[in-house]
Amino acid sequence: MKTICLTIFTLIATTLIPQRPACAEKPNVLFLIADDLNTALSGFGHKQCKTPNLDRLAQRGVKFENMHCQYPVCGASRASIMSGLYPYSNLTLGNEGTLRGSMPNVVTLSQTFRNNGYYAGRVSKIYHMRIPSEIIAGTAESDDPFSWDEAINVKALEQTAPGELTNWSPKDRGSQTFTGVVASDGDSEHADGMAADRAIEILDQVKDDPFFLAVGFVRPHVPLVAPKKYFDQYNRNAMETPVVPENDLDDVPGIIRDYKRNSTTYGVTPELHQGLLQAYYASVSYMDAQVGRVLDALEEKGLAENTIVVFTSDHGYLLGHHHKFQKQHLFEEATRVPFIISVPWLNDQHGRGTTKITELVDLYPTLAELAELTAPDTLQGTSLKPLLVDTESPTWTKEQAFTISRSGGESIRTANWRFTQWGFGEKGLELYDLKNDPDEFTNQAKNPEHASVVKMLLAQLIAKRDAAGFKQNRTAIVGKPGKGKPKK
Ligand SMILES: [Ca+2]
Repeated sequence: MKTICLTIFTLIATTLIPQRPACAEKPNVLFLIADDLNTALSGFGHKQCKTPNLDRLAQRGVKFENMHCQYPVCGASRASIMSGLYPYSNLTLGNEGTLRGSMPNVVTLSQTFRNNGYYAGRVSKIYHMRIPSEIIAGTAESDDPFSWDEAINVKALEQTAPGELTNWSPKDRGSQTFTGVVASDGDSEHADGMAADRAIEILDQVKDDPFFLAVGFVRPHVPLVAPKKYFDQYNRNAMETPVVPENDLDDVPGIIRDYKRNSTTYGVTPELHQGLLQAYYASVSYMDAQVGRVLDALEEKGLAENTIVVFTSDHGYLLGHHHKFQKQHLFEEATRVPFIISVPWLNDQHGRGTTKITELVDLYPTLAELAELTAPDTLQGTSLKPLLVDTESPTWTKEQAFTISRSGGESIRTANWRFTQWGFGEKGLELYDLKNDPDEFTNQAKNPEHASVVKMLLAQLIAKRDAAGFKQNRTAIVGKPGKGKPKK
């Protein structure tokens, strides 16, 4: 029966209106998510970082080149992905608390699959997990037990692993310090290799039943631990640091100007900066290799043809862009994430990319539709399926991606503009003309020539944030911790 189905499936998959054959088994889902990974993927046009396995996945799927997170910090972004709700609705507005704590009756993405007879499993970091302390302890304190039949934590040495330890910032910033290890042992001695090993074991155990397997990779979150062979792929002295005008931050609102700024917070010298980039890219390539091992296992076990594979990151990451580092910013490098979906039977657009505006909150309704499951009618995203069938689909009408951050920061990203306000509109505005200034160097918010654009985008931002739950939950949102003056 399986052979006949696969034959019919192959025939149908080559027609113009691809669909799964009625006799096919329920499709599986393999959800892969990296941590603090920006779009430094060779397949997304990055000139130095090498990600051959993710590039291979992109060739077997569709690449979303304008995908934005809803909150550029681990806990809030992941809660948004798993709930299918904007942070203003699920009230997980940072790394504090849990999704279930805010919404006791939420039906999460994997829970919807569970409720429909699927096995749902988690390996390593899916909901918020403090890195490296929870990897060292082997815990997942913010996990949601309702989401899984089985949850596996990995336990690794992180920065105390054997090898050459370096710190690329002279300042100690606790868990966010730019520490890394050129590790002297192998892939499976570290967190992401362990996660791949456990994921491959689970695939073997559950291959005969429909599954939703979520696998979290913790690199390239610091500490940047990777076996030496991945560091050896990059010549430290050839690493290209971002080119940023000296005065770039002069026109940024004061409330956010010095936040995570190199000169005030990190003290990364040009030489350390190159070392940091080498370590970040080495960690990305190490993570990429573990993705490759899981994808290979999927093929070897005969599961590839009936498994939807998703790869993304929880948010982007600044690596010296705008003279700043890390996350919680509302610049492009922090909001934009790599995103690939491979749906074997929707193969007409495989290898293509789409620049349509999309949001991570769109993932939940997408997977529900692809698996033909009924999702909660409260979901706030839109199924991406039209873009999997046609990357230029005229039926895709989303015009703004909405991202919030601390200090009352709210940003919309449209095809041509980024518009951001701080302090819920009381602490300054930013406007970037992405067609002429894609690096967001010149804040045009006070330029009289763009007054009508500011007015238009402000109206769009207010409408978008109210639809996202701000109006309804205003008191709870404004009173949440992390909304005060940002720490430097
Ligand atoms: Ca600027």
